[in-house]
Amino acid sequence: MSVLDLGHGRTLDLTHAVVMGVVNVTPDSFSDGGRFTDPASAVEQALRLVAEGAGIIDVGGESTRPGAQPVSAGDEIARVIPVIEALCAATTVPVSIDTSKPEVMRAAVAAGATIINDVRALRDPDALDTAAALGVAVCLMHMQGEPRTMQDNPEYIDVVTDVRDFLAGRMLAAEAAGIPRDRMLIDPGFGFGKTPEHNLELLRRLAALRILGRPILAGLSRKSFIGKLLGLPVDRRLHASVALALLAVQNGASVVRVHDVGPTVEALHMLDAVTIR
Ligand code: 7PM
Repeated sequence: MSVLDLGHGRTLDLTHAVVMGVVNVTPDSFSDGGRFTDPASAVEQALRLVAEGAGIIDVGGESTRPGAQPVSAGDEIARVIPVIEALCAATTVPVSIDTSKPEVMRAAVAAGATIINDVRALRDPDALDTAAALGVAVCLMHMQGEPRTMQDNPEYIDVVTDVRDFLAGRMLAAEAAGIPRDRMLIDPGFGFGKTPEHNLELLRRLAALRILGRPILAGLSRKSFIGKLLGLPVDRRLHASVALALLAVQNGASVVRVHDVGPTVEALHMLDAVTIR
């Protein structure tokens, strides 16, 4: 369970938790105000995250923020491909592409991406077959509803059971499409159709997802439930985000998706030092 097959003879060791650094190439991202929209500064930002210890760089060109403008595949490709190409030429750190669109998946993998990070868990038409044919790793994430409306009134019988059953179903669908289990990451999708209480319950019982037999990715960094619980704006959520990343790893996550790589790596090194193995 502690190695991810990236396809084409490549692997990623997950014996120690890996930090995935976020690079948004969008004008409407809520976390960085689109500061990294121009390709050169996005690459610079990504290389800074690598120097801080990121083990994966996640490149995204479409904001999943509720109410964000939809982006065409052509626009998304124009935003992310120059960044992925330059990044893959400059580092061996695996690059993931945050997209739901098959066209973007194909272009990103051709440019060097080795992980498809899809918040829709390959539910769009042709996404499963495309990911299977590309032969790279995938992250299957749980989301209840659609980004535009998912936070309106999320409801679950039991959030952990519901998320676990959804992910089990997507793993089966992905496997049936020809994606080997060794290439899958699973993700409960913190903040995607969840109340603050749902997010806390998922984090508390994260280890229950380990029964699915695949490494868990947790994305908690700067999320709005932190703001709701602590009354903090997005630019003041660093300390809570680091605490949440640490808790996620302690509760079974193998990958944490974060904006602030350096502080998170430092905290995880401390966790490693106290952990008996
Ligand atoms: C608005 C709402 C802007 C949500 C940005 C977001 C995850 C992800 C994102 C996650 C995986 C954010 C999110 N979150 N991919 N992409 N897991 N696998 O806070 O939790 O960055 S976008």
